Amino acid sequence: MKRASIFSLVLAAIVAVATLNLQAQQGRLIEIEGNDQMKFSVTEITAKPGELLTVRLRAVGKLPKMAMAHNFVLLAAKTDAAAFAQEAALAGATQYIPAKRKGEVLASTDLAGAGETVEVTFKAPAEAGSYDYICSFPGHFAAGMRGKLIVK
Ligand SMILES: [Cu+2]
Repeated sequence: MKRASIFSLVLAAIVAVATLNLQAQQGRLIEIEGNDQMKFSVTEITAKPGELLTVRLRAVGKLPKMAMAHNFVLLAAKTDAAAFAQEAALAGATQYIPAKRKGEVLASTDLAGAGETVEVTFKAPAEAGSYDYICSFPGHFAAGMRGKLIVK
């Protein structure tokens, strides 16, 4: 075998291992789009207790980020999502995550404006149940930008 082809085989093996490593670190990838109509393209995610997940949120649309941005905020069980969203609307300085309610956030992304992608890797809760996730940008929860993570 030529030296060059051995080299490319070794390189391919390294890339394969690196890719596997990345997958192991990210867990299962869930891709969601958020649009100008203030909707998530995925409104139900099912996971095993403790499963490692990466939620990748891509904002699609045309409006400027100041007027239209999205995030993914997974709330702890028994959190009043509507009350959370109401307070979040006033928390522009902290990416619409109210500081005093941080304890109720299981996972969250940064804000994504049109064309941007954000992601977060987290473990699904160990306890079976239904967990709300919302976009906490002002008005979006009320417009229906929400979903459920079902752990079973
Ligand atoms: Cu949104």
